[in-house]
Amino acid sequence: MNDETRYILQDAARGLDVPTRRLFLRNALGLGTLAMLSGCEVINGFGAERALGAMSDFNDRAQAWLFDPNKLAREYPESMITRPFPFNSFYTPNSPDLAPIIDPADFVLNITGLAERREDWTLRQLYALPRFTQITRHICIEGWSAIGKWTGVRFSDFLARIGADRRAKYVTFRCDDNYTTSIDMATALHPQTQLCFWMDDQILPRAHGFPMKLRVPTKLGFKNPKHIGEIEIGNDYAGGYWETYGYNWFSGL
Ligand SMILES: Nc1nc2c(c(=O)[nH]1)N[C@H]1C(S)=C(S)[C@@H](COP(=O)(O)O)O[C@H]1N2
Ligand SMILES: [Mo]
Repeated sequence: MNDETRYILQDAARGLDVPTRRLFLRNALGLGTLAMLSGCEVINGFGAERALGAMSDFNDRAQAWLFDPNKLAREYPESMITRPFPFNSFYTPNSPDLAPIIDPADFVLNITGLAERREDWTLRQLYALPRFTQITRHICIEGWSAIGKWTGVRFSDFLARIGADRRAKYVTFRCDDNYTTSIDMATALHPQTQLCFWMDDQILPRAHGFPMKLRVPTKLGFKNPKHIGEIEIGNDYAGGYWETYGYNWFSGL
């Protein structure tokens, strides 16, 4: 991203007064959106409310501890894919043209922290990794959801390739639009957690995270970082952009 693009993004974020304008939705929608992660399509259903009322009492650590690595997010048929897929970002909910412009030839992914092999990855190397496809529902805490098809490498396989320390607590993502988020290691190793380079059989579009995003169908949308430029393995809690404004860090099943 060049300086001009960065400036435009930062300016756009300032202009939106992001925390005050958007956070009022948090309490109203947080529990309902979490209900959808478990495959519950009726977000205001009594059962979901009751179950999640209990769940909301747990702190992040308890949620991470309760995480069931064998529980899978629901997958969907091709006929249910949402087209066009909605765009969202921390700098604006409706200007995909402000997404960072990344030159595929220059791009490298940095690996930092507790990994044996911390070499940079070029896109050519990343595209050569074994891949799989899954159709899952992306659920945004702001109250919308959409079904998408993503293709990429199983993240646990990628972590094995870089010799990541699987006993580390966190995987942190730093993105080329200055967004950050972090996830627990159990979720990083979950079989549906995927480092994606393709969406709906196309190269991941710029608005949706070119050159790569982490798809985490067991977590809410804001835990799915786009435009990833650095992956760090570590034990220091690193939070993330929305997390600093009070969104629940775990935000998942
Ligand atoms: N780098 C980056 N990743 C991000 C965001 C962002 O602003 N920047 N927004 C998050 C949120 S809140 C959502 S809902 C999804 C939106 O992804 P989409 O544009 O493909 O729908 O990306 C998530 N990952
Ligand atoms: Mo979101």
